[in-house]
Amino acid sequence: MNADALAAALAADRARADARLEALFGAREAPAPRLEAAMRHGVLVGGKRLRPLLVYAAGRALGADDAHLDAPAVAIELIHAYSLVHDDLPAMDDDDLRRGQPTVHRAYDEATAILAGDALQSLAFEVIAASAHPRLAAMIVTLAEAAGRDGMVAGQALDLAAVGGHPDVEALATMHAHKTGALIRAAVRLGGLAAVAEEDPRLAALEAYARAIGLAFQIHDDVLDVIGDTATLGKASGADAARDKPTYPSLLGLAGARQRAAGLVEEAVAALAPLGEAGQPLAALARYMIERDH
Ligand code: GRG
Repeated sequence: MNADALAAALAADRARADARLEALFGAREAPAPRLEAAMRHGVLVGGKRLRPLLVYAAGRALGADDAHLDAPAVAIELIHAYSLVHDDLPAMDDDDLRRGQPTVHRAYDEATAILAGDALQSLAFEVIAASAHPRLAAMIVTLAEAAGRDGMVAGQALDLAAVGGHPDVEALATMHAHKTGALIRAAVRLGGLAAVAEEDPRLAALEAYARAIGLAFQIHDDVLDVIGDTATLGKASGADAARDKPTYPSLLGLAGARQRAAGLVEEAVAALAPLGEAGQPLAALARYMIERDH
């Protein structure tokens, strides 16, 4: 897939995900309008929609219908949005800006941001549970495990515990495999489950792919943070270093971190071999993840 075709395909899927997310906040009489507005802010103000893009690409690679991919795409983005709203809170990262705009607790207030995150998480499970897919139970378990104590929340806890400490590269990888990797793996698996049964060996190929891009994504994010790209607006440049959090560039050097990310993308692409031609869009997405400038 050439760069123009990829850009067009990504834009179309992003628009598809945006429309489905927007529809959740359309014509309805919300019992708590301020909560609703805060939720909307947390989801709809900016965001690259990487996780929905992965759901669509992974699902199609195994032959899923687009109609079966919308619910998992939306659900995973809602979990992601909730995590960012909570991550920005004073008790966590205490950020004023996200995606170049005031964070939810800044635009509203702290209690409303906590509640908005809570309600975004429930909404994710409502959306996926209402989708009536034959492998719905496996999808819900995938989402719950990735979000909770064995996944993202565990990663956040490890991250908080690491502040001021000196974890090595392995400990850093474990933390990220949970904090950001778990949702990325879940996005890819949800797409796969929309297409094939749990025993299908192609799901294992997708899992290997997702593991590698999850880490590559995080390393690239650390690299962007260091080079202070304009698109990291929304968090202070070098914010992790400023809080004495270890990063890949601080442990491997900038060139070493870039090299590690590129090696992981190669690993991810190699893992797609069993999918043949159908894996090409996923391969392109893997490359995009470490070429993106935000
Ligand atoms: C509070 C339970 C809880 C979890 C928070 C994922 C997470 C755990 C926090 C995110 C904090 C952070 C900056 C992590 C680094 C990974 C990263 C760049 C996340 C942002 O994901 P993108 O780039 O964001 O996909 P957009 O804005 O494009 O949606």
